[in-house]
Amino acid sequence: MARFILNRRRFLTVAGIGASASVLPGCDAIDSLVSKQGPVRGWLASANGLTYRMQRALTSPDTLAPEFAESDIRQGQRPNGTTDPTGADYVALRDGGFSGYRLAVGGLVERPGSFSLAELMAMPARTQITRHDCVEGWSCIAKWTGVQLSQILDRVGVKDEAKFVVFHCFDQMSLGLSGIVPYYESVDLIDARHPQTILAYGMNGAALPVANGAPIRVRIERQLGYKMAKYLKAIELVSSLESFGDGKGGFWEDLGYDWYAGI
Ligand SMILES: Nc1nc2c(c(=O)[nH]1)N[C@H]1C(S)=C(S)[C@@H](COP(=O)(O)O)O[C@H]1N2
Ligand SMILES: [Mo]
Repeated sequence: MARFILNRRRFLTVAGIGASASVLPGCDAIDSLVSKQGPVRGWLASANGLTYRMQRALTSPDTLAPEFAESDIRQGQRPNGTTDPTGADYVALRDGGFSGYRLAVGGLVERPGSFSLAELMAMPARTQITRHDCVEGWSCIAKWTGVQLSQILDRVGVKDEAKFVVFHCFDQMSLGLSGIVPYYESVDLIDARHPQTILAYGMNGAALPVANGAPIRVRIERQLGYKMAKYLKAIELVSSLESFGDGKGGFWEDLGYDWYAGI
């Protein structure tokens, strides 16, 4: 883990001096996971593939992440990454109190559709006090309220060919000279259907703040913070992650982070 954190620091140092992503392949600390091999076989043979297979073999699909008491909440959830998306589509929704928001759910589903915030809030809610661990080395305990993603998946009907859930976000990330790309993330259907995987609209007893992903962000409690996409725009069921971004399953994964960030 220490090496992993060091890798990211090294990347940030590179990015911080204004270099473009074109220098990244020269950074051997991260390119072992970025190399172009057969996507699935290469990945499963990797150290990250091993972590994934071990965790899947050793823990039940429904093993819960630890939950805490109200008294364990000692500070607000520290906002990280994007904290105020500037895209015109997002700004218009935010300025309207998210009354015009709809979460689109599509891809390999029987009944593609979309859900307003009111519709999501009318579904049975789950509240959980959990610890958020960021790969940068900090943690926060917070209370999250939302609807289980499994309920949404059951509403739309997941097709047999679907293997992953992709989360598309409103915010755009800058990659220096290589341009601007939207934040995205993905998980397998085991984590998508995990009881603590919720589409959260509430945090610490209030509406989810913009800084933490309003109106909806996903909580995936058995993985690291970067998996928990904020500012959700759409959810897509897919059989392969190859066609999104650089094909590694997420914005940070495309830059070398592990796709399976189990903790
Ligand atoms: N859309 C989007 N989701 C995101 C990020 C981001 O920049 N954009 N950052 C990730 C990272 S690295 C972390 S640690 C958490 C931070 O969540 P918080 O702001 O509620 O603490 O969101 C994750 N999800
Ligand atoms: Mo993070």
